Amino acid sequence: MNKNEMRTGAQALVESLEKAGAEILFGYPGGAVLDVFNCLTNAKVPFVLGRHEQGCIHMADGYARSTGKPGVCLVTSGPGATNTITGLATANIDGIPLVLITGQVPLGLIGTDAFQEADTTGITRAVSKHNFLVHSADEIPETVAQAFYIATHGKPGPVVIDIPKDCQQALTSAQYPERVSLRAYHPECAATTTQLNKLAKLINEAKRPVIYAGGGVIASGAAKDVAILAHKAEIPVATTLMGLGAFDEHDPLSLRMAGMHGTPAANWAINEADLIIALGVRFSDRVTGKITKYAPKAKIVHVDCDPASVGKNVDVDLGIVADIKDVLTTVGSRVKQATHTQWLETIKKWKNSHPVAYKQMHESVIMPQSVVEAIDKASSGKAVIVTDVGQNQMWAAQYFRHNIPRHFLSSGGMGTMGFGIPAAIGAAFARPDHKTVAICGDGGAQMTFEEIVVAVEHNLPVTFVVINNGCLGMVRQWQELFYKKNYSGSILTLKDRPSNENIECSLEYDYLPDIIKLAQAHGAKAYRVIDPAKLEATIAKAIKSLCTTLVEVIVEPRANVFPMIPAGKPVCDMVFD
Ligand SMILES: Cc1ncc(C[n+]2csc(CCOP(=O)(O)OP(=O)(O)O)c2C)c(N)n1
Ligand SMILES: [Mg+2]
Repeated sequence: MNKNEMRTGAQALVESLEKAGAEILFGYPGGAVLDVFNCLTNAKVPFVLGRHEQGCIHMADGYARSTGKPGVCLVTSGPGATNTITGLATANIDGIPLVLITGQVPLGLIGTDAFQEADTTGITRAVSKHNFLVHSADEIPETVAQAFYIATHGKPGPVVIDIPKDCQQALTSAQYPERVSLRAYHPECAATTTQLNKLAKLINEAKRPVIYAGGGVIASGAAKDVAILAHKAEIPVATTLMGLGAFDEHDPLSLRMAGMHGTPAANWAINEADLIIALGVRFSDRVTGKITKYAPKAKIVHVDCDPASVGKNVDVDLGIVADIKDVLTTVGSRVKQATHTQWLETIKKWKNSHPVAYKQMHESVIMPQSVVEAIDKASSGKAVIVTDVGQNQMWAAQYFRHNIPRHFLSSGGMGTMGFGIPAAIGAAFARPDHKTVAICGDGGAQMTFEEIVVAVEHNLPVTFVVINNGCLGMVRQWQELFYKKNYSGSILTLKDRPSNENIECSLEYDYLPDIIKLAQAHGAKAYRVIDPAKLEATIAKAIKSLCTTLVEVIVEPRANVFPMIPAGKPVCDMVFD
């Protein structure tokens, strides 16, 4: 061992992160990672201090979703690590590559209920793709290389590296490996010639085909290939929530989003199709509805790089475990140029008879859907849209015409409220070339509002739009439709409370908290819009702004997300208002 090459495990970690290609670190310090923080001041990779570990990991996630590169997060042991669990689960179910480094108590104290000790590998096992507990400083460079490899190969996902404090302090000469070799993990996969021929034959014979594209298309970088196949064989394209941006929604072949709040055209097309070409989807229950009645007339082809996903939720006629881009580029020449005039005519009729639309409920009250339309208009459809969860998320999916991969970032599988604000900050760090707009509800915004200071601190021109309906809108909607209007625990304003007169507070209006004052206290420019006539101009002003802005839009609280296929019901039970 050459003495000159010795450095601490913490230094080796930072050096390894740089070698692995980390461009930015999001995190929060504490006793068990102070040795690593001690090295960050001289590191090439910049560090961003969040305000809560959940915020930090969602920032890393937003960075990863908007670039396709792994996001990196660094937190301390115990509560630092446990605060990241929601973020890990969010990334895990959506297949987002992350590397989370957690400090751990020294090796000798593990299992003694030491201060800030948590069984991080145990706790994170179910919500990460893989996790490591490091046992010596010598393991650090190789472990970092393996973590980045696992996070990004096969179906992407979050990987945790738990590093005891003494391993950070010990000296090591171990070097970052030139190649990663993992004996037990070989996710490389490819379609066989027989599979490709079968796929081409099914496409060539189909009369009513539908391409059904999910987040896997975006992860595989296959959006262009989907468009080429769709145009060559004239196949309409529906997407999942995670697949928004994988196909240009301005394209006449676009059916837009399928599923519970998808377009009637997308859901009816899937219902009537004779072939579903499912690319990088999980067939989530939010999309299939009643699984036994899903796509009843169709043969289903399922292409995904994750062998565990193919055939998991629906029986498929042809399952192909392979990279989607590879499959589409090789199958392309075997697919014949085709037209499906009658099928497209039918779809056009559905689109015309049942467009995604809303009614103005009161002339002086802003409809929440119009907020999303204003964002689309002001950004010419080019903004990176990051959503929170709830009605705001569904309106963001429905009323923005998605057209660019990695420009719609949303917690799909986990439906994590509190995701929007920090993920937008992560995306804004990653994509300074594009405007980032976060679309949040008043409930979700309050879950991670504290992170707005990070945007201000780094002068990020993010626009946070809070659609304020004074309630946990999606919960209120379900209570209205399925629980006899028993609005239990879902009202956030003072206005609609029976005991309103008993509440003493200093607010000038009914909405609690005053989001404008809150945003200003965090250093952001803030605008409140109540008048429908001022909506577009205010949104445009905020989106043009070069500093961190927040627009709070007071909207019609009774607005619901339609169309809707009630949970577990078939497509024919779709309700429109
Ligand atoms: C962390 C978390 N807790 C609870 C829920 C359940 N949930 C889903 S939507 C929703 C309401 C969201 O309210 P708000 O943020 O105001 O958005 P809106 O639906 O009003 O647009 C709730 C509570 C969730 N998805 N995530
Ligand atoms: Mg709300």
